[in-house]
Amino acid sequence: MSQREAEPVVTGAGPDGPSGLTRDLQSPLGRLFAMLRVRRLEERAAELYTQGRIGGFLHLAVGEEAVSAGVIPQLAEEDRIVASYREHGHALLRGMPSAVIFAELFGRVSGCSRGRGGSMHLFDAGRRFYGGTAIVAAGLPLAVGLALGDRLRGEEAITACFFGDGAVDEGGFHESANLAALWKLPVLFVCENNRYAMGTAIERHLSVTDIAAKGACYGIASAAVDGMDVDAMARAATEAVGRVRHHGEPFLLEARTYRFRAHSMYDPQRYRSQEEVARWRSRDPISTCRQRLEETGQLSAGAWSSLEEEVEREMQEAVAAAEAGGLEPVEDLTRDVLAETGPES
Ligand SMILES: Cc1ncc(C[n+]2csc(CCOP(=O)(O)OP(=O)(O)O)c2C)c(N)n1
Repeated sequence: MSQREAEPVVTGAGPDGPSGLTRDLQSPLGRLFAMLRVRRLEERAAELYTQGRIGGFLHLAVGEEAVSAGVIPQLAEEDRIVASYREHGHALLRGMPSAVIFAELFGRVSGCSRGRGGSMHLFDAGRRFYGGTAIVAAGLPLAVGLALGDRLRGEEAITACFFGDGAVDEGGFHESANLAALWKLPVLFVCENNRYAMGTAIERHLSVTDIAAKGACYGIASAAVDGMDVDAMARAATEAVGRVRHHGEPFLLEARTYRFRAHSMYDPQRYRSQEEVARWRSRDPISTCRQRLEETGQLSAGAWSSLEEEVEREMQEAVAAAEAGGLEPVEDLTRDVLAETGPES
């Protein structure tokens, strides 16, 4: 059975969903919906983790939703995505069902990686979503390789690669930028600059904190954008994706954003003040987007409640469907771990 066939099914809603609000992710309302889904999925995951129902690590992107919600809808179905370990939202917006994501977090066989990867290893080659990588900057060379493969096969696809500011310290960033530029590969590098690499502030780990400026070292066009504003993100991403597709060359987009919660679930956050967090929280991308839509008459109080209810229901159903799934049978323990060996070896 293929992974697609094994997916738990949740909600049979039409294109505009039960709330009747548009699901066109290119529209401002659709972007609000996308961010709300990501936020609620992650908040639910945090609760389940605290209850001991999810094991391993869990890195949440609460506060950073405008980045994935701004960029991913601008990609075509054939385009490829590589993300970091803070990738639940990217997987969800790429079309991975919330029930499949929860199943992976619960370690169930109906998870996208059969429950073997967990939070940091969401992966679905069928949807052209290549992780979920636990190693900082490991996704960048992978993205360059995918783009090189497309170029050699004459495919039109572009590859979007999401990574944190901490990845910019690593050799993988510089080697990938160099080769992508040298070989003119269609890679959209998206740096999710949330100002911290674990507990280290950007000023303490980068000699030059203007990440977009680093594109110039490699001859890569770049831009910095307010990563707390989903509409600004969508505009910048549309332009960046268009350039990569049209010129067949890389582009570096730096999204200036912030994570509201700890680096992972266990982090006393002694490296930043509560005032700083509160300042950024006042720019919550969901509240900002909602307010903008309300002020322009595109969202009523009732419509917002329906949207919240719809997303809440989706997450409830997803958790129930995921938890009802089985664990991988013990006989499968060595499957995909040990290679078949011939008599000569
Ligand atoms: C090569 C490597 N070095 C160190 C680590 C440990 N580590 C895990 S997360 C992290 C910080 C990365 O920060 P950033 O890239 O800014 O991403 P963010 O967590 O802010 O999303 C580090 C150093 C790792 N996973 N991989």
